[in-house]
Amino acid sequence: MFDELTKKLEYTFQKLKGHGKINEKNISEALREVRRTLLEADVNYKVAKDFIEAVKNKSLGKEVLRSITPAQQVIKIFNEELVDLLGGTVSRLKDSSVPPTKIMVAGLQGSGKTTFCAKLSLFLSKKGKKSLLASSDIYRPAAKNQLEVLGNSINTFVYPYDKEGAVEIAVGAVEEAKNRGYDVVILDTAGRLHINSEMMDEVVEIKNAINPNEILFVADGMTGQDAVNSAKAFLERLDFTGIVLTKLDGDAKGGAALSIRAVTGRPIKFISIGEKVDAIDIFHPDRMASRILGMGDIITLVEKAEEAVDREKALKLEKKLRKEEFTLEDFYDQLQQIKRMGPIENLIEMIPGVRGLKFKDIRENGDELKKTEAIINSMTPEERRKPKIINGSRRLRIARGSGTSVQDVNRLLKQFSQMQKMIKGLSRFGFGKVFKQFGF
Ligand SMILES: Nc1nc2c(ncn2[C@@H]2O[C@H](COP(=O)(O)OP(=O)(O)O)[C@@H](O)[C@H]2O)c(=O)[nH]1
Ligand SMILES: [Mg+2]
Repeated sequence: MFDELTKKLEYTFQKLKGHGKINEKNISEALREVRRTLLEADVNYKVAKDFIEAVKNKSLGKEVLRSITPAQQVIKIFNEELVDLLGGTVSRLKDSSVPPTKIMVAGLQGSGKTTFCAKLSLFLSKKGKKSLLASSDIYRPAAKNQLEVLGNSINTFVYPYDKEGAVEIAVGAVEEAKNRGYDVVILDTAGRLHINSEMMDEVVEIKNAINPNEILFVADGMTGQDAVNSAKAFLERLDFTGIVLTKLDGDAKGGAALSIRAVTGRPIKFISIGEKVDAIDIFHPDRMASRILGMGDIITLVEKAEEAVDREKALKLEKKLRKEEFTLEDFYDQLQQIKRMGPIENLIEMIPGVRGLKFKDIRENGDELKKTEAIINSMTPEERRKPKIINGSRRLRIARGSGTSVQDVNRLLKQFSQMQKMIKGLSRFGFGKVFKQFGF
């Protein structure tokens, strides 16, 4: 996510930290560079200008320049302003006092609306809320089918319709949700490739007919300022209440994410980070800011880990880590748990200090895991505990014993040492904090 932007910001701030003495000139220079970086990331021109202005005014304060760590202070101010720009605090979905809560989803075609509707439904069901899905996209038969397929995959009821108009479907779905005791009704709407008045008239009509608690505008995070411009057009007509940014898993530059809140004044509520139905996260301005600044997103990582990792095993692992007894057996165990957490690259970039580590080797298929298992099985208990002692002749013996090659053994040992690095990354952050998240 936003790799290019992060890389450049890291570079600029690294340079600033490298100056022996910091003065107004260095700071101004650095911020000019940051401004250029923001524009390259397709951040709205005015947003970038105002943002840099704010950071500059605060950074040039006497306290900052006089402090022992002025560069760090500038980064801190930058971070604070960034959190602010992204909305400050988490903005949760509004609930209706009388169920069902009505959530309407709108945006351009292809922005990820239908996928998001299913994601939101799954997300809510994990929170114990039952939702009904409905699609008022009557123009493309495939659209209805798509929602049905998605709904089936997550065991969510999709409101059936045949020939009604978009508004009737919306009203009917709300009625059905009410009668059947659903907590939430999620209404997917038809998009168009470009803003057009017919589409706008229709969504406005639906809005007036069902009076939604939330209208979420879905913006394709890959499209930068285009997304911001269509957001403006939708805001004028539809006055939406929140934003969903999708496709942040791709090589989105960051422009939409950084400008859309400032330009529309509406909070980003969710982000979508993949095609699968569980690739959805609540938007946390502070976490996003630290990701952009390359500080990793340890809390999201921990939450993901919490979902996948067996608590008891985590507790045991923690003890081992504390005593530095992490062995290849544990490593094997971890590989399997990590596989359950989802694409490893997504997780790796959340860990402070280990961004850029390539874990392609680990994210392997079952065969690779079987090989790993065979190799570990061919080691003596001592070797498993102290992989450092595995020299050339031991490697050969292990390879023969496991029916693999010395290269395979080498690769495994390398993966293991990368894993240890990753764990060090975690421990720098403080295990206490991390493991508290596991509920200990
Ligand atoms: N990589 C990625 N693809 C997404 C994401 N959200 C949606 N998509 C894909 O984008 C395409 C359009 O999504 P869809 O939900 O049909 O958009 P709609 O026309 O607005 O309803 C589909 O191929 C989705 O699988 C996301 O967060 N990441
Ligand atoms: Mg759709």
